[in-house]
Amino acid sequence: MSGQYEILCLENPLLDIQAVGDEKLLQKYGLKSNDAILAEEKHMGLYEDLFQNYKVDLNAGGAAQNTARGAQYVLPADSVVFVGCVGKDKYAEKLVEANKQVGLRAVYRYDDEQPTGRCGVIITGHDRSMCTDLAAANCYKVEHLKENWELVKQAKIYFVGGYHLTVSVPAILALAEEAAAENKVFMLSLSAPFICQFFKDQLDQTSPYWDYVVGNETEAQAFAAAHDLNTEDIPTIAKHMANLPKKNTQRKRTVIITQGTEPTVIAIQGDDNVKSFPVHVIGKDEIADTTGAGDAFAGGFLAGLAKGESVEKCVDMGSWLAKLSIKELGPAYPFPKQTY
Ligand code: 26A
Repeated sequence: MSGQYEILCLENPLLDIQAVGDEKLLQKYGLKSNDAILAEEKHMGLYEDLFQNYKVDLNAGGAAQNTARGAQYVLPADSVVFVGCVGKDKYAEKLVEANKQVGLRAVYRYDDEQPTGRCGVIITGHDRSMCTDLAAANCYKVEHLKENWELVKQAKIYFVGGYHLTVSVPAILALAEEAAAENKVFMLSLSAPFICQFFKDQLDQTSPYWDYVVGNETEAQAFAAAHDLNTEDIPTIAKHMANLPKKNTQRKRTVIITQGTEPTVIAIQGDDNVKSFPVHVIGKDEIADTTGAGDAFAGGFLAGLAKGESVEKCVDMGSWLAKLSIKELGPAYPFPKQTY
């Protein structure tokens, strides 16, 4: 059984340069132990530092690309296509290889000048600090999406990583408007607190189009703070987001907020009851690395959507895939393949 590329994902294809680090390294570059940021000039030495002085793992990354690989891992062949911009280099070859392993179709734009984007991932204990130099990933434009419009037309579900709000709002809105016009599904991830905080205006341009929006508790709280909601209560924030104005009134909005090992909160537009669903339990000794756990959750959830499952089942598939990913190093999925 093969799919018809019913899911299209857009965001930044990155190579993760991951290492177990220490407080000294975080301090040297002014990084918080648990964070995701865009690299500034002062961070550019980090990547070479990691290669020279730490034991690095190179993994395919980019949050929505991890989600796309996850959804394809679960679904029949030819179900998911991912678009974004890379450089003409070895890093891009590594991404192509990782996508091949799960059968994800990536339609990259290859930039002539910029190298493939990279994300330094510094692990300290259960925390991870991510510092991203977007490079080629920052060169994606709505024109590139238009060049592949037949893929957009073919898909029925669009998933956009919120990190792309720093790159191309027009590309995101092109997908959002297509979804609203054709009554297709538009799903966005909040990605990181800094997106909710510093890219609030860009984020707010997309909110009328959200059929599904996914994030974790810290992102939801950053959203609440940026919007002066005066609450840190997750169900309250989720309910607020669910009931923001909506363009396509044929679909009710669903808000999904994960909270690590705590239950996942679901709010549906117009529904007074906010629900919560438990996660798949994972033993402490089974945890290899939580990098990409949220991306995997979104991947499992998306796969459920594509199969037409209930929200409850989609959440459970997300939690199941997150657990599989946590047992792997980096944002990866186990082989031989496991089935839900
Ligand atoms: C624009 N930024 C900061 C980013 C990212 C990112 N993906 C896209 N854009 N910063 C970190 N990531 C990815 O998040 C994954 C873990 O959730 C990393 O590449 C990592 O694989």
